[in-house]
Amino acid sequence: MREFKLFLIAAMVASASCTDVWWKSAVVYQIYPRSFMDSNGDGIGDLNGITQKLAYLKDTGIDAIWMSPMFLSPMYDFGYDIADYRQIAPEYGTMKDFDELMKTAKKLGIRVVLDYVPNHTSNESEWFVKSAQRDPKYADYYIWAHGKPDPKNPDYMEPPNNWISIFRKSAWEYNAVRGQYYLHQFVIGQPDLNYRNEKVREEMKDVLRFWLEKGVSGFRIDAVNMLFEVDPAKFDGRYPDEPLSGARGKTPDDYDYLIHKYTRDQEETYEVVYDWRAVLDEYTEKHNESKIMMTEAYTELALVMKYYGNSTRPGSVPFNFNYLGDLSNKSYAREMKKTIDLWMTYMPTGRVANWVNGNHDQSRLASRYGVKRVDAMNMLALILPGITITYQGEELGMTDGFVSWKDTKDPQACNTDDPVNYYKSSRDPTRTPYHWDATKNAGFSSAASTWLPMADNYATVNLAAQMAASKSHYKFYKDVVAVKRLPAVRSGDLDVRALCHYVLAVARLLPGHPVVVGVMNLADQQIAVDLSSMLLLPLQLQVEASGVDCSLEKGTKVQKNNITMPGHCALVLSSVDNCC
Ligand SMILES: *[C@@H]1O[C@H](CO)[C@@H](O)[C@H](O)[C@H]1NC(C)=O
Ligand SMILES: *[C@@H]1O[C@H](CO)[C@@H](O)[C@H](O)[C@H]1NC(C)=O
Ligand SMILES: *[C@@H]1O[C@H](CO)[C@@H](O)[C@H](O)[C@H]1NC(C)=O
Ligand SMILES: *[C@@H]1O[C@H](CO)[C@@H](O)[C@H](O)[C@H]1NC(C)=O
Ligand SMILES: *[C@@H]1O[C@H](CO)[C@@H](O)[C@H](O)[C@H]1NC(C)=O
Ligand SMILES: CC(=O)N[C@H]1CO[C@H](CO)[C@@H](O)[C@@H]1O
Ligand SMILES: [Ca+2]
Ligand SMILES: [Ca+2]
Repeated sequence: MREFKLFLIAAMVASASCTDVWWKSAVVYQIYPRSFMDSNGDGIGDLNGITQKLAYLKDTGIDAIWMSPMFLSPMYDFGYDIADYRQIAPEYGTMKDFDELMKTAKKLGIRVVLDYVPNHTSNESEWFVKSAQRDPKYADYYIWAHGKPDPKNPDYMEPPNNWISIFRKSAWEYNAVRGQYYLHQFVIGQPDLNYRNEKVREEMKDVLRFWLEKGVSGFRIDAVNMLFEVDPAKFDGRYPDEPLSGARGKTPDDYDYLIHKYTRDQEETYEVVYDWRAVLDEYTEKHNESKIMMTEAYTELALVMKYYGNSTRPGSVPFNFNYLGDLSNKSYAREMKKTIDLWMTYMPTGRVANWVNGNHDQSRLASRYGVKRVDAMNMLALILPGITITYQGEELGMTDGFVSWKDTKDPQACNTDDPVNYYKSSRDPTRTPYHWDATKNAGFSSAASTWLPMADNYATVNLAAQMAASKSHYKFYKDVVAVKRLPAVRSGDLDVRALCHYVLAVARLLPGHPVVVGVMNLADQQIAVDLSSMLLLPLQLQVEASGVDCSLEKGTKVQKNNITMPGHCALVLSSVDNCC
C-alpha cells in the first residue's frame, strides 16, 4: 500500500510540469509538399512555396503543419524513400529554405511537425550502399538473407521466402554487390532497416535529435508496425514463409495473398516507439514545449492502442484509422456514433484522441463521402475531443483529380502494369496539386505542366472563390476551427447522440463554460431537429457556424426543440449568450 502511494506521487510529479501540452486539442494540417505550392515554376511544390502560404494558414487558425517527407530522395515513392535523413531534397529547396520556413512559422506561431520514415531508407542511401559492400559499421543495417537454391536452375537463387511487398510481388530483391537478397516491405528502392541492430536504433534516435535541435515540434511516424520482422534466431537463422490467407481472387503477387504474422506488429515494436517518445521528452524543458508524436499503424484496434503506452512508458498518439476506414457515404448517424464510441472506449483513460478524415494515400474526403458531406465531416473531426488532422484541400472539399495511365506516377499503380485498372490502386488522384485560385494551374505553379495534372474542376473549386463567397466549405471550416478554441471543445465532456437515422449531435460540456453542440442532417430533405432529449443543453442556443446547405445564419438564436436543418446542413450551436 505504502509503495503504491509512493508510486502515485512519483507519477504525479513526473506529469506536473508547467509546459502546456498544446497538442491536446490541436488542428494539424497535413501538407504534401510536392503538391502544395510551387515557388519557382518547375511544376513541383517546394519549401519556399509552403513558407509563402504560412500566413494564410495562420489566418485559417490551424496550430501545426505536418509536412510529408521533404528529405533527400530519388523519389521512387515520392519522398517516402529517404536517401539522407539530414538533407533536403533539392527539388524542394535547401536547408536554408527549411530554416527560413521554421523562422516564419515560429514568428506566426505555427508549429512544424515532420514526417519520420523509420522502416526503410532509399536504396541510394549511403548506409545501404555501404551495407551492400559489407562495410563493418553498416553491414547489419538492413535485412539481408541468402536466396534459396532453385532445383530446376542451379545458377539461380530464388528469394529467401514467400514474403510479398505491400506494392505487390516479392519483398526480396537480389543485390549483386553483396551477393544476397535484401528485404523491402514497400518498393524495391525502399530497403527495410534492421531494428534488431542496436546501432540502427541509436542512429535513428539521432535523426530525431537532429531535427529537434532545429526546433521542430514533433513527428508523425510512418508505417510503424512494419519496423520489426520475426527474429530469425527462432527459426535456425532463416526467415520463415508466411501462411497463405486463402483470400479470394488474390494471386501470389498480391499482398493480401498471405497472412503477415512475421512482418508486422511484432512485440518488439512498442519499446522502440516508447524510446522515441523519451527522446522527444529530452526537449520538453529545453524548448519549454511538449513535442507531439503521432504514429501510423494500419492494424487491429487492440494493437493500435498499445502505441499510447502507459504511465511509466508513455508513447504516441496512434492515428485513428477506424474513423477513416470504417465510415463511408453509406454510414448514417448510428454508425458514426458507434465508430466514435469505439475509439473513445478503447483509448486508455486520459489519452488524446484524434480524428483523421484523409491523407495522401486515400481518396479525398469529398470523393469518398460526396461533396454534400464535406461540412459535416469537417465539423465532426473538429468538434470531437483531441487532435483534428486535415489533409490539404479537405477544407475546400477538393475532389480526386483524373490522372491518365500515361501521367501515372504512383509506384503502387505503376506496379500493376495494367493500363485499364491501374486507377484502382493509384494514389495520384488524391495528390493532384492544391487549388489556390482559378488562374493557370490553379495558382499552384507557373510551369507549362505540373508533376501531376490539375484536377479539372479548379475553376470553380478553389480557395480564392471560397474566400470571396458569402458561404463556402472553407469559411465554415474556419469558423469551426475558431469554435475548437472554446474551453468546452478543448477539454469538455463528450456526449454523442444519434437522434434519428439521419441526425447526429455532438455536445461538448464543461461546467462554468458555454456548451457547444455540432449537429448534422445527413438526409437529402429538411428535418426539424429536436435536441430536447439532451437535458444539459439550455433552451436557447446561438448559431456559431453554418454550413453551405444551412438556412440559419451565424448569430441566429434558435430554440433547442425546433431547429430547421435543410438536407446536408451542418451547424455548430453554443449557449454563449446564456452563460450568466
Ligand atoms: C513555458 O510555456 C508556458 C506556456 O506554454 C508558459 O506559461 C511558461 O511561462 C513558459 N515557461 C518558461 C520558463 O518560459
Ligand atoms: C534502386 O532501386 C531502383 C528500383 O526501385 C533501381 O532502379 C535502382 O537502380 C536502384 N539503385 C541502386 C543504387 O541500387
Ligand atoms: C508499462 O509498460 C511497460 C512495458 O512497456 C511495462 O513494463 C510496465 O509494467 C507498464 N507499467 C504500468 C504501470 O502498467
Ligand atoms: C460514395 O462512395 C463511393 C465509393 O467511394 C463512390 O463511388 C460514390 O461516388 C460516392 N457517392 C457519392 C454521392 O459521392
Ligand atoms: C418549428 O419552426 C418552424 C420554422 O421556424 C415552424 O414553421 C414550425 O411551426 C415550428 N414547429 C414547432 C413544433 O414549433
Ligand atoms: C499515409 C502514409 O503516410 N502512407 C505512407 C506509408 O508508408 C509508405 C511507405 O513509406 C508510403 O508509400 C505511404 O505513402
Ligand atoms: Ca518548385
Ligand atoms: Ca521492417
